[in-house]
Amino acid sequence: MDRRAEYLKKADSLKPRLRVERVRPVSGLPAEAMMEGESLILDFGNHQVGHVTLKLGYTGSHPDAPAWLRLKFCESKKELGQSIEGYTGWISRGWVQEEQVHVDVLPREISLPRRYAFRYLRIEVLAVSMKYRLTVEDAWVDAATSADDRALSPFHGTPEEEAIDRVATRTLRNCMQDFFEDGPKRDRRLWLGDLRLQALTSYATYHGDDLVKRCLYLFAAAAGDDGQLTACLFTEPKLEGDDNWMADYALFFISTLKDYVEHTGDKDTGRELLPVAMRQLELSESYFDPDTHLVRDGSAKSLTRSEQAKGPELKADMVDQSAFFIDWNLTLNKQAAGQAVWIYCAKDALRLMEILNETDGHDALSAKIELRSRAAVEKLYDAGRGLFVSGEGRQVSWASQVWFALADVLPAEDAGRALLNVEKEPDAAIMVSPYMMHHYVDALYHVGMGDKAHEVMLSYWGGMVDMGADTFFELYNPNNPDESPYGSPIVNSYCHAWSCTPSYFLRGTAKKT
Ligand code: RAM
Repeated sequence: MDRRAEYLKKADSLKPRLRVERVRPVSGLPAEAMMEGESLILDFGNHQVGHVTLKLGYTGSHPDAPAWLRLKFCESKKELGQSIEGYTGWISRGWVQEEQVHVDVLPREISLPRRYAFRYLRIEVLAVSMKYRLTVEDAWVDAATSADDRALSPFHGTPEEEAIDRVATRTLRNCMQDFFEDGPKRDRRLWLGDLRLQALTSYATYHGDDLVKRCLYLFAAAAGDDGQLTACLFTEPKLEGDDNWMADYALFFISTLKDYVEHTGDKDTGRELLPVAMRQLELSESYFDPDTHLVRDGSAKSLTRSEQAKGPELKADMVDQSAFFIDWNLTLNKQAAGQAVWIYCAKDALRLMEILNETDGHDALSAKIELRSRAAVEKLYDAGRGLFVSGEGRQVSWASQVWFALADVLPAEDAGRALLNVEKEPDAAIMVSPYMMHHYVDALYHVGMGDKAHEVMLSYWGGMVDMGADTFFELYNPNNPDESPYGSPIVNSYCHAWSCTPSYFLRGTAKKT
């Protein structure tokens, strides 16, 4: 029976109320009256998500021509210096938060129709007449979130830890809107991989349990006719799954549901959504080679050299050729990490079934996990080097070691050794997103290397704090802060859901076993 309409009803009933706070700039006002070519920068003191109103006036004669303004909203200070001119990346320029407006009558209050994610606003006068100057008398943002600030308990740690926690919680908070957005600047969508990490962090911070539940139902409601979950979805103008599928993201529905039921004890939701979760495992069978019991290298394809050479013109369909996402490193071979993610999620399915007292299929799944774990150790683990390798080219990557550590296929000691051995491999495919770094830190905790996990977290996320971050970025490579898989950092998001997890680690709910 098709339950999608019922799932949507449930999701709708859990739609949160947005909490709105009026915030005014901490600097930039009052300002001098401006002539053509002049500009001013308003600083709203912290990262904000909301609708902006400007109260404009004039000095001099009655305006005899419109004021023509360019408004630029920036999440980070460095965006103020970046220009859209010459941008050729594959993500739409439409995401750049820049407007031009004509104001025909002054004085006037103008409320902008779009919602912005920003801290800084530059107002540039493109034209006024010679008879008057423009004044900005007031400005505010009606900043919105569905997070309940009162639910956030104070966190006490070292000044460095407190700074990281402050930025991490702000990141999560500002992504908590009608649903868990991936980034309030871009893409403003609900992504399954991001949701899993947001939910974990929310359990340790804002306790937005109903928002997690709503998002689980949204995914279930947006499934394809065959039950396949999309990697992300749109809720406006009406719910629709994106035509974008990722094997790992679909499987993470299982883990997200398991975590939710474990955290809240809400077994009714667990029972209702269990078939949706188990369907993802059935569908994932197509990724496996039935002879080797491994994820087929072809379904975990990394880009060819000529594809890589396309660089900025890289098209989304090339990226989509890989069934697994894993990380934004476009040269990553994803066979090994894909295999490990499958084992990780299948184990979560077993745990979920146990919590719900579901025995049907439990033993068969358990046997399959065993078989595929053994195949991984036999064929993908290079015991001599103490490392997992991936694909035909036997690529060594950080991601493979991390995911096999999380999947628990080797004794913790050996998995930990693989995490150390990869450091000595200069050609190992690197991790490029905070999303992948989260899993690295999680893996270190998991194998009992808590001190190192903590150090990595302080240095990586602390690096963004040192750069002046108010919220954590979608992408951060300490060796190349301007890196972007999209062709230019101008479309990067500087408040991104999957980067919020230090609070999950710091506030002590991480699996530190
Ligand atoms: C980016 C999005 C999203 C992420 C995907 C895979 O496009 O920002 O957060 O989950 O990548």
